Amino acid sequence: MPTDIQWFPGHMAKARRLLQENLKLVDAVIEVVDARIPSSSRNPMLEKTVGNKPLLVVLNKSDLADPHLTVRWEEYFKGRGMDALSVDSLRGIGVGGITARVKQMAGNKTISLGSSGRLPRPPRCMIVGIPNAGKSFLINRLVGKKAARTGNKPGVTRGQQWIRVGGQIDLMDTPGILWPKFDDPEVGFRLAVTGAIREQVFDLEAVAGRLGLWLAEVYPEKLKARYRIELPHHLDAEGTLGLIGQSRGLIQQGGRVDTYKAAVLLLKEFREGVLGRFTLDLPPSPD
Ligand SMILES: Nc1nc2c(ncn2[C@@H]2O[C@H](COP(=O)(O)OP(=O)(O)O)[C@@H](O)[C@H]2O)c(=O)[nH]1
Ligand SMILES: [Mg+2]
Repeated sequence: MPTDIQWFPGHMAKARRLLQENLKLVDAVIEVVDARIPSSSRNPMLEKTVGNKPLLVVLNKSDLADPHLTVRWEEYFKGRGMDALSVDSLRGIGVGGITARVKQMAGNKTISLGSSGRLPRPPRCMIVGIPNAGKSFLINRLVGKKAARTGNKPGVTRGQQWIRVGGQIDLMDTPGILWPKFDDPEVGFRLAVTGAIREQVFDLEAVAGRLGLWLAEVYPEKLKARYRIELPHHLDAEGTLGLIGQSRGLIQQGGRVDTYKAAVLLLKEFREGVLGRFTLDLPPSPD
């Protein structure tokens, strides 16, 4: 379910402060993004705040994204000095690769035993991301049932717990929640369509209509096949919802097509992946 978090400047300042505090405790950061919108689902200041610490971008929900574009996004992030990996946290696919990546990025870590030398220790990392990116599902997949809570460590924020994952890395047990981008309406549309923004704060019919038009333009065959419709040359948002509603028999009293019901249906089916696998953000072309 989309979260109820409302971001106000005070909350954002606090989230940023917590991130800065937690960054001091970790050797690497795992940023969870939605593979359908790898750019729109990033927090605008994360990369800068993380600075020189190794950053692994996990493209989650890859089961719903266009696989070719997911590969291109992985390459894009790698080309910018990050590591990247695509996963499906719902089914646990790809999640097993994360510990090795973190170990590789963080390098060998040791604890000083004073005059008795040094002891190896697992690298420490934390998961961050915007609401609904899939942080909790990913943590559950990583940790599974064999979670070993290693307890508080010196220098750790009060109440902070670490979970040893696969005997390899120590993961902060609570993810860092950060705000999404606000200012760009196109980003807002993509966040709404993928379920990152709760439905009370956007016009469902407008968002679904825009989605229908986007599908009609970019993936007309998928739209036609799913709803058994023909697409006319000149189509607007309401017209698209009208065609879907008519085809599915979503008719109001009086015989008019119920475009609201059509909007709910289209959004639901898009999010469940039954229309196909789609990526709304295109990776910037390398130049
Ligand atoms: N299809 C799909 N859905 C996912 C995946 N990971 C998470 N979800 C769904 O996304 C929603 C948000 O996940 P959650 O872990 O609660 O997000 P959080 O707010 O970042 O902790 C849930 O409804 C999950 O079912 C994934 O890899 N694939
Ligand atoms: Mg969560």
